[in-house]
Amino acid sequence: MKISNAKVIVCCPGRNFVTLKIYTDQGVYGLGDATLNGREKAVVSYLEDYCIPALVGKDPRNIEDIWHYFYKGVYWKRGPVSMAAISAIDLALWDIKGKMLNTPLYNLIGGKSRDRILVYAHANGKNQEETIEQAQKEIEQGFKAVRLQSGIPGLDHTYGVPRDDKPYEPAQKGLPHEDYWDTSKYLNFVPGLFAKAREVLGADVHLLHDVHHRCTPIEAARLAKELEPFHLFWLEDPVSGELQDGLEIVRKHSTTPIAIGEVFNTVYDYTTLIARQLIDYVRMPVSHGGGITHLLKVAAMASVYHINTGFHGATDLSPVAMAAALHFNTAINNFGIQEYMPHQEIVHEVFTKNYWFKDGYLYIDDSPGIGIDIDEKKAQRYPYEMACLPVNRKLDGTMFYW
Ligand code: KDG
Ligand code: MG
Repeated sequence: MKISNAKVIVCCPGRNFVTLKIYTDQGVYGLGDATLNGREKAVVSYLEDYCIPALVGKDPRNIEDIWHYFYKGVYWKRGPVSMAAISAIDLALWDIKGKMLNTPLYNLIGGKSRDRILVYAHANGKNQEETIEQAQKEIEQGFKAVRLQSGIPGLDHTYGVPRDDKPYEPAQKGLPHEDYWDTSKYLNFVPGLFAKAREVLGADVHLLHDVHHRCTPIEAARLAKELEPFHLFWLEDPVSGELQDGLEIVRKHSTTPIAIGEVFNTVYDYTTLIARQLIDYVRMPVSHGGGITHLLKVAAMASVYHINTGFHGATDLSPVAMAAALHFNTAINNFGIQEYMPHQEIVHEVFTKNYWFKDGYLYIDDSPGIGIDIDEKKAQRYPYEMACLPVNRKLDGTMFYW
């Protein structure tokens, strides 16, 4: 069996997606998600100019060897662009294997550890009241876990909160939009939000929050400590991911669980954090962290330290990545939770959907492989539109983390 060809499909049904399609000489093809929000074309070039020519002629069944060909075999390893490309190749190859064996992906990586996947919803509002009201609506829809992000008094706009009445989507057309930020306003506000949320929403619902890399270690420690009475499921990215020792300071001061890694791309981003038990959840998704092949290794290492998964699942991960994550989550023992931001309907004009939400959980069907297809004709109707994530400045103009 051989890979006969591969191509990259770029489309923008509401937002940009990059999809890799690998064809075989047996008529079976596989899909992988190669979307890197705001840097889509870099991955397209990496795939088209360097990976696809080398893929043609290889036996698609040899997933481990092909993975190492593009990782170990390449001198310039790691990094989000090359790892997004490797992830897409890996997902497409697992998709092919599942289709060839006529079985869903989860059966190839251990079978079912569970029938349903716990997910968390996003509740966001311009202020505390609106955010909590939104959370109540999510809970009424059946969600058992909700992430709260709110506008901050004194700041025009904050991460996680829509600018208008449309659903939240951080990438905006054209060059990066500039946001403004003030950590002390943020730190003064967030504990009160969660105090009120617990009072209104009760003790049972899981509450989560994303700091989005914006605190120094001691600021993050203060926040994690002040949030302790409200028993968060997790506090995400309290410090910038590159500052790993900083998490030790957060840890020393608080028992609030920590989730990190949506911007990571290999196990080497995690070895210190896992082995020193500085985190509780790994967030690196299958579409950025080397696909199924590499995430199996990360999850195995995490499991040794009783650390669970909680994969990134924002709208910039295509339905292919979401379905692949659901197979992964179905199979492994140390699954924790899955982020779930439903795509707009227009996305499913292009991508089929083999998962559905019911009463707080996502379910995936048993179609072979990953189980998602792409309608290329419809994809053509939505050509790529340049869009970028925002940049962030402090109120005095200093560049900051977004
Ligand atoms: O592309 C960036 C987004 O996916 C990211 O900002 C979303 O932080 C995020 C989250 O936790 O979903
Ligand atoms: Mg995040």
